[in-house]
Amino acid sequence: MIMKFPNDFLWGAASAAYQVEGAYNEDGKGLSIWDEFSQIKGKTKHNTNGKVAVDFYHHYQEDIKLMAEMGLKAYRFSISWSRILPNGEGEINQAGLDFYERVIDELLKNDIEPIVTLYHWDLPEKLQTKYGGWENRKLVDLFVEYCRILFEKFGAKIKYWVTFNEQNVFTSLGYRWASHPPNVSDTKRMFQANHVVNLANAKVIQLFHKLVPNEKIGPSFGYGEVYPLTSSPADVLAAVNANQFNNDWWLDVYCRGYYPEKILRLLKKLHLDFEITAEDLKVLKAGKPDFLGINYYHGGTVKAPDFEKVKNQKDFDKTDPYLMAADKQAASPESYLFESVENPYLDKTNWGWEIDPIGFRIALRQVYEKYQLPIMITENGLGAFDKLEDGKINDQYRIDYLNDHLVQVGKAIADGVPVLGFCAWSFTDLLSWLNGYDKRYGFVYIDRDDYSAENLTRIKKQSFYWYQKIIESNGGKLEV
Ligand code: GCO
Repeated sequence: MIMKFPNDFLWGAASAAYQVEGAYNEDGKGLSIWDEFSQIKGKTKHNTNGKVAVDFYHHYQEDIKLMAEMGLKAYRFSISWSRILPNGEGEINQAGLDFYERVIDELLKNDIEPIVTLYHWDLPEKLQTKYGGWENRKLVDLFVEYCRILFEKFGAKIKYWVTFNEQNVFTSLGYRWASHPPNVSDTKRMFQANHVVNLANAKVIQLFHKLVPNEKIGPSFGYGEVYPLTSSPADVLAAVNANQFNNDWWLDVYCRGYYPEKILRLLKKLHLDFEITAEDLKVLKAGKPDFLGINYYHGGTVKAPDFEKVKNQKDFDKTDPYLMAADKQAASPESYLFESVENPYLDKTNWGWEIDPIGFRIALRQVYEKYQLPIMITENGLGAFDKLEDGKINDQYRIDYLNDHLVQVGKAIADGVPVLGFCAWSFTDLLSWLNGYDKRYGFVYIDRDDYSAENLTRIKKQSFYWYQKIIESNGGKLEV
């Protein structure tokens, strides 16, 4: 069978500023929260940081040349806020704007559609120290002002804009699990920061529609479909709950302008609620995206929570057995909704992530049926330990992984889901936020390790040539 992809399908690849650029303090760039966080011993593997990364800042012409050789139709990258505004606000750093203009022009010259992410986690450090970062509503207007500069400067050149990358990931890892900056573990603060980001997302979309009415904007969400472990109705209900907690909690806000009521009620019972004003609700309703960016890696599997384990049952709400006692200590809304388990049917990557291509088709169907927006696949790919042997990288495992996922994208398109493009994560190898250079995703190998960035030679992997053929045949070379 030959997969049928739309003629204008955007065969792309993606990256993020902190993970590729390096030049962390060059040409007037201010520090970001990641530049600071990566200095804390033990926070990243071998204490790796983005000071040099893969030095895209100085190698962008070479890298874009490789993209052109591959035939790439789109390249998704992020702009580093602190390169544009070193303090996050105030004076503009012209050299920063110039850099991105050179990158954008180089891509356009090679017929590669630039897809720009406005925020891929590298908040200017000054906004963290001065205002307390995303917990402060002041950040909404500051983000809007930063984006205004970019819309005015690049609005005529860029067709697709991404607001926030994986808001679900950076708010939980940053504010709940202290494994990203700002290094906080407080569930209540996570919900507060998340609400502020929602407001920023909606406000910036509103501004975009005013300033750049003919182009498209949307968030990139890290989506994973959650399955029930069995067909027992209690397990199925747990999966419904988990999908609402893990996915709709964000997607409903982006696309419909309100939070799922059930989760709001649960947060209130657990004293994890946050202030939502009438004005907030107006803002959220007025900032609807034009498309949804979906980053897909894997989903999850759940069963009904074991209520015996949940303490303080005296306030048990009989009208809804899944809303349990207000346990001030627990602060774990999940434990009232579902219990995560392993999926017995799925294999895992070297890095312990489930491999689930069919889940991709399910995800695309579910998201489209619910929200009726075109979907841009803003990330999908395999993190692996690649080996350079005799000057070559034989990454057949990556080819297999991408092939299987793309087949499911093709099937979802045949099912009727409008998919605009597919950005493989990633084009070159890049710095894994927490795992250094052991975890590689690229079509192009970068010769460096966690300790030394001397070499930085670019070497095409076997997957490079494979993706080149897929693009050339518009998906017709996929093995079904
Ligand atoms: C890593 C991660 C990232 C993410 C990406 C999310 O290893 O650091 O997998 O590369 O996929 O930044 O948008």
